[in-house]
This record gives sequence, structure tokens and C-alpha cells, in this order.
Amino acid sequence: MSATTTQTENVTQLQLNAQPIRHALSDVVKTDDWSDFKFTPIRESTVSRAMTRRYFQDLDKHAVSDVVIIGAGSSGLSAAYVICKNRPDLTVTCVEANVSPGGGAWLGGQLFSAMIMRKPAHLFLEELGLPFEDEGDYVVVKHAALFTSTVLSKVLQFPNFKLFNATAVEDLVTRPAGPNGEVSAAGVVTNWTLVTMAHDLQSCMDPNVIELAGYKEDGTRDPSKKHGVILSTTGHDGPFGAFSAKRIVDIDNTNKLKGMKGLDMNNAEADVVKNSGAYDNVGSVYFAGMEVAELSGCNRMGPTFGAMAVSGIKAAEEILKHFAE
Ligand code: AHZ
Repeated sequence: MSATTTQTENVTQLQLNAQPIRHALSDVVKTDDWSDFKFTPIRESTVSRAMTRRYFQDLDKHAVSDVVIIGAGSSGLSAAYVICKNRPDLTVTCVEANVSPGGGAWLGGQLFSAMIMRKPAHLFLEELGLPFEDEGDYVVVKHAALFTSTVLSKVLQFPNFKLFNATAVEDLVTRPAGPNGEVSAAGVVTNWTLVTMAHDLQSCMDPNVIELAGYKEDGTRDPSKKHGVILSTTGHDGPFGAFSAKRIVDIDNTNKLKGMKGLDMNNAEADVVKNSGAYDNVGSVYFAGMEVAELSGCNRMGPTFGAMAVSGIKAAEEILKHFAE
């Protein structure tokens, strides 16, 4: 052991002696060496039941939802925050294909930690109570994971919000909506992501559905109720990305997928925000985030995240107006 190490250990020891450690378990752990430490007893089946009962209760409650958000990236989570905060009475369900929610917002860009947001997106950070460095025209969150974990922790605490992760939306439920072949989305078709990814390998494994609220038993809209909506935020093209944008141009033959264009931060961010919101030709579907760029042909913006938060907020506002009217 080197002299320096010994010295450091001595200093640490001295500090510990001078200031006894206090932590959450201090009143529970009565011994110095933890040798008689125990957890309260539990049966393995109790753990299984505690998880599965709640999951199935959630599946039951959210089988009919007012808002289904596809994708829990920065745009989807920002939208979820605004909707849940303003309308605790709505059942809001988020379906995320990945095990870990957050999409591309765990890093600022490539493998770099800092997350850049151009003003006025900093107002959303203030709303979330997130610290940032003010650089004049833009602000910097010290780690993208701080933004993502903060918005995630707030959204997950809303009682009306449920995240089903490791679950993919693999189709839309649709209903005829007019005499000329018009279609309205009435729900989402879901499956465990691993099943969705391996359909070619299975003989048969049918999916599940989450239906939008506001329909009668016969599948027609109930005029006495506000019908539910889907907000798709599945990001730009990739293994799962742009899911609903691709699906919707199959359904709506008046539109074509324009495809995300090259990187242009200045134009891309405002364009994505302006094009976020309701999709005109298929009722009940809204878009936010980079999926908007795939649908509308906007540029990409790369590692600046203001547009993701603000497009989520814009789509959320449109959805809130729908439920308020
Ligand atoms: O796993 C996906 C991710 O978490 C999820 N998702 C995609 N398809 C899905 C499906 N069912 C369920 N069929 C699905 N979930 O959607 C989430 C999308 O998050 P994201 O961070 O990729 O999208 P965003 O639009 O919120 O943020 C994009 C940020 C940007 S901009 C940019 C560029 O300009 O290059 N690149 C990124 C990542």
C-alpha cells in the first residue's frame, strides 16, 4: 500500500469518526457491522402476484384509453407531461417498444452527455424544475439523462398515466369514417416487442389491442362521448422508427411519406414544431417529434432537443383542445 493511499484512508477514517453517517436506514440498522441485518419475510409467489395483479389491472383499465401515445422518447414524454398535468381525468397510455423508455434522449448527440435546447424551449425545463446553463440563445442541461429521467419521473407519477414498455404497436385499429372510404383510427394493435420482431419465426401469436374511448359496442362512435386519440411519436426511420407515418400512408392513399431531409438545425426545429399535431386525412391521429419529419419531409436537426419538447407540447395542446371542445 502506498503512503498516499494510507494517508487518504486515514483522512476518511477521521472524517467518519468526527461525523457519524446518517442515512435512511440509520434508525433500522442498530449494529455497527450489519451482521444481523434482515429484510421483512416474503414468499416468492407474493412477489409474482404483486407484480402481475397490478399489470393485469392496468391492462384492464387502459384497454380503453382516451389518449394512446406511441413511443416514450423526448417528444412523447413531453406531450404526456402536458396532457396528464392538465387533464388528470383522462386515461393516458404510452406504449414503448424498447425496455428502456427515453428513445434517443439519453445522450446529447453521438456519445456526448450535454443536451442542447434552443430558446424558448428552456421554459419547459423551468417548468420541470431542471437546472441548465444559460448560453444566451441556447441552454445546456449537463446530461441528457437528467432531462429524460426528470420528465420520465414526473410523467410516471401521474395516476392517470401508464407506460407499457417492451411492448410494440404493430398496427392501428381503424373504422370507416365516411361514405368515400374515409378512415378513423380507433385504437392500436400491440404485442410484446420480441414477438413483433420475430413474427416470421412464430407459427401464430396474435396481438392484443388498446381501444380508444368513445365508441359503442357496435364499433360506431358514441356521440355522447369525446372520442379518444392516438399521438404517434416513434421518431425517425430506424428499426422501429416512423411506424405510424409508414402505416398511415398505406391507409391514406392521398398522401405519401415524404421522408426526413438532411440536417439543417435552423429550419428543422421550427418546421417540425409547425407540422406537429393532428393528421388531417385519418381521424384521431396526431404526430409529434421526428416522425413529423418523416411524414412531412422536414429536415433533421440532430443534437438539439428543443423541437422535440415543443412539438410534444404543441400536439398535446391540440389534443387538450379536442377534449375541451
Ligand atoms: O423505441 C422507440 C423510441 O423509444 C419508440 N417506438 C418506435 N416505434 C414504436 C412502436 N411501438 C412502440 N411501433 C415505438 N414504440 O418510439 C420512441 C421514439 O423516440 P425518439 O427519441 O427516437 O423520437 P423523438 O421524435 O421523440 O426524438 C427524436 C430525437 C432525434 S432528432 C434526431 C436527428 O435529427 O437526427 N435524432 C433523434 C434521435
